[in-house]
Amino acid sequence: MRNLIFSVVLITSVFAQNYELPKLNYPFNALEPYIDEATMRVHYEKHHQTYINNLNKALQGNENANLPLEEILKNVSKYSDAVRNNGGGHYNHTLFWEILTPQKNTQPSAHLKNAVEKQFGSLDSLKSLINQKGLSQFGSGWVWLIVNADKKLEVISTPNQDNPLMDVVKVNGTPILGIDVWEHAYYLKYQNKRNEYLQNIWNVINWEEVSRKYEKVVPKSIFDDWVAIKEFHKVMASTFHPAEEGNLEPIKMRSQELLDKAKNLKTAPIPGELKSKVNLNTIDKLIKDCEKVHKLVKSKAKDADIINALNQAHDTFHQIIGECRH
Ligand code: MN3
Repeated sequence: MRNLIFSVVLITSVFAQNYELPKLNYPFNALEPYIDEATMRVHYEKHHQTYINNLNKALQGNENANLPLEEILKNVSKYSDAVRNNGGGHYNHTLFWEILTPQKNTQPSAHLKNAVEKQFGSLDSLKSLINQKGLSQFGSGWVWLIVNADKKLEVISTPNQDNPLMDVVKVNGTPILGIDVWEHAYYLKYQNKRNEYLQNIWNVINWEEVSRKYEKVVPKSIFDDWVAIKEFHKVMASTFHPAEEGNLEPIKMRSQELLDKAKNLKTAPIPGELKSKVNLNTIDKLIKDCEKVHKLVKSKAKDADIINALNQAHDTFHQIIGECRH
């Protein structure tokens, strides 16, 4: 009997997931003067640790205790309030430490910056929108920059330790930046001046990490950096698709241009990270394919022959795109 009890205890403790404080990548005083050492120390060692202790307690004996935390949060309505509050508390603070840095002047990646400018006009207007939302969150909570279901950026706030992953909040998405607006995050230094805390926190936001999180959800397309393939693609798309539908006018008008854009792939620079992936023989093949299309057009060949040749060029183009993705 004793052995049996012992093994049951052993098995549950082997299988029960035990959350622990994640490592902090900078000392407590590293974010001075914007976030003070005392606040960092209490926030991390006491507040965050308490969420973790209570989360471990709240999940004890739960059959889903070993699911990844994100999965638990996505279905948090099926769990106790203790899991909601402390699971959120652990997740939110882990993300918060990651998106802060003592490094000065980190910048969003070109990919994130484009999306920000497209949707909010500028990085500054995004910041003031976030500050505005953070200020108007009544009581304790968080303000978030998320990627929503349409892969668009969106600014939302949530009360308490709720977050955008949870099935209990209005707008869901993947958080890529979160700012703690609980008083415990700023009171020692800023007292009631949440506004000043929000203004200052931008000095220690880690835009490189925010960009990494963004690009995990919205991967960069090869078209973003490789201008020559973007230009080739434009001509290919507006000649090939009409041809598929029986309209050969566009290719007959633009076969020279298609060939020029193909040749340009060879002479224009290929961005660094793609250089090793793209097989130059495939580009040579694409040039030959486009030469053939152009010759057929010039010699007024039969439509069927032009379509066949254009099909071949289109296949070769996709081979190049495929190489880029591997
Ligand atoms: Mn906090």
